[in-house]
Amino acid sequence: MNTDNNSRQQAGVLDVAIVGAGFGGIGLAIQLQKSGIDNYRIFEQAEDVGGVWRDNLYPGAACDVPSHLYSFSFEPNPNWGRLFSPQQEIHRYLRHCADKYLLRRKIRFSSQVTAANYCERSGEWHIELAGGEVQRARALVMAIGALNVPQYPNIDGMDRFKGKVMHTAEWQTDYELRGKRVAVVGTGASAIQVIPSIQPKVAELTVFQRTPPWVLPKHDRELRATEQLRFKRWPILQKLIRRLQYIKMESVLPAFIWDSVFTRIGEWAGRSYLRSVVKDPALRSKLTPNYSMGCKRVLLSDDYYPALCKSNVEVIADGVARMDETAIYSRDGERREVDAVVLATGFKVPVAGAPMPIRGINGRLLADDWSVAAEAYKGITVSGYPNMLYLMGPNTGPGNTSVIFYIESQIRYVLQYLQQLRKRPGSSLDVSPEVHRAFNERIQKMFQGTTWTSGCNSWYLTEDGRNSTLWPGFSWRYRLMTRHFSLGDYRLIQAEEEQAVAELNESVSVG
Ligand code: N01
Repeated sequence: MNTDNNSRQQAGVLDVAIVGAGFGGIGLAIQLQKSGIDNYRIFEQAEDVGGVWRDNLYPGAACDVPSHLYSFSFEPNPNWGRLFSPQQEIHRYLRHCADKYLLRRKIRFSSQVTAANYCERSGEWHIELAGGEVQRARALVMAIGALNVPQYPNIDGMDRFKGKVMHTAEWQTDYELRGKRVAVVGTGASAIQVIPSIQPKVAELTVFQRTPPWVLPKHDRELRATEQLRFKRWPILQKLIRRLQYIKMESVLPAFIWDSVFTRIGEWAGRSYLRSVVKDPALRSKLTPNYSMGCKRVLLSDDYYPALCKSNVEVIADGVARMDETAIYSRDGERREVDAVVLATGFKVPVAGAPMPIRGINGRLLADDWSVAAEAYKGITVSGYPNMLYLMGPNTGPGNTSVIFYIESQIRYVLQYLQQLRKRPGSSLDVSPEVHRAFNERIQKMFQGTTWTSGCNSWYLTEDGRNSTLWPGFSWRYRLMTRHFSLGDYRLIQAEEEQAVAELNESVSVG
């Protein structure tokens, strides 16, 4: 570490401030430590690590990516209990990572970041915490995840409802659903997990579907003790399985992304699966999607369709009309008395930006820059916001594979960025506006002709139909693209204080 970095550290300025202790923040912290960058902190608003895997406590919450692939490549877990891990196991895994790499001493829990402002004078980020404290840092890494702001639907009369209303992302574990009459609004990835989990215990379950999802079997199962033992003995075996899972998931992309013969084959598989489980033609017709497979997230489940066939379940296929004090209405005017309403209505994504104001050069506000759609360079840096880096930023969501693969690609890039920064004390790196613009134009062109823009309504798209959420291609392309950090893509900005010192030194030496 050079003298400038030392003096900053003594002045309480962090090299890196990370916001969020989920997969992104934990993964980056481990790699920072491995590369000798110790002057960092993670600011976490909750009291524990885990991000979405700490927060999404709804019954049945689980991952739809196989466990071996949905974990860090550098921290394999031979003890995964299922092929697809439930929420508790993934949360446990992240806590294990935090403990093993002694990260907790670096995490400030219960520390909500309320704002972040780039100071042109010092070239630092001033990070405001709830309670008024301001932390200074040279680089700011937003590892807040993409799915952190629950989307509450605007249902007429919901505020008057006297029963329980719960969003899947804000589940109240102390509320007992047993024996209750429950309505679930939504049939996305969260809904198809919560519905089969609560169906056996509730008295009546009414599912308000707006758009039927494409569902394929998950083929989930327990991993046997003998398999776990084999993974422990021969870690190479687990690596091999991870590789095979990656190849398998990557190979389905052509079916999901480009409307092609592969899409038709996928749709045929989806319809066959539906036919094999749902024998009632009326229910089957309600559950049959009328849009291209892949346009919305393709869901994997072994128990969703079977649950919908049970006698205590009714599927309403045209969404919710309104609510009153004790009931929920379908669009045909039928009234159903319910005790609880579960909102499985997803998250605010494409224009969410960050849940706090972030101000860059000249006080520009990220929420304004992203008011139509979020944009970043390689999903990581944003022009006008020097030394701010995003993990899981715009256009880096996977449509078909593990988000951890993308996070690890971004971490490599961020490490190279930070190394360049350390070589240039007193300077900031700001991705040039032309590079930023050209990249995003190229990305949007790549979306043309994909199933995501084929006409369905999904959270991937902004109101004007722009996709600012997903990566439009194979994940290995993203890995290749983020492999090397090119300084030429960035403007070097010298902090005003440094400039003044340099000018003073110059005038002294001339004098
Ligand atoms: O949310 P969603 P989610 N009235 O947006 C419906 C990740 N995830 O929480 O399709 C009535 O997918 C909406 O209807 P429609 C994963 O990335 C991962 O389920 O818009 N209905 C839809 O059916 C996923 O993509 C895992 O017509 C309304 C549903 O609510 C993302 O989280 C597990 C409505 C919302 O579905 C979000 O999934 C779970 C309204 N006003 C989640 N508003 C893994 O396994 C919305 N809907 C890794």
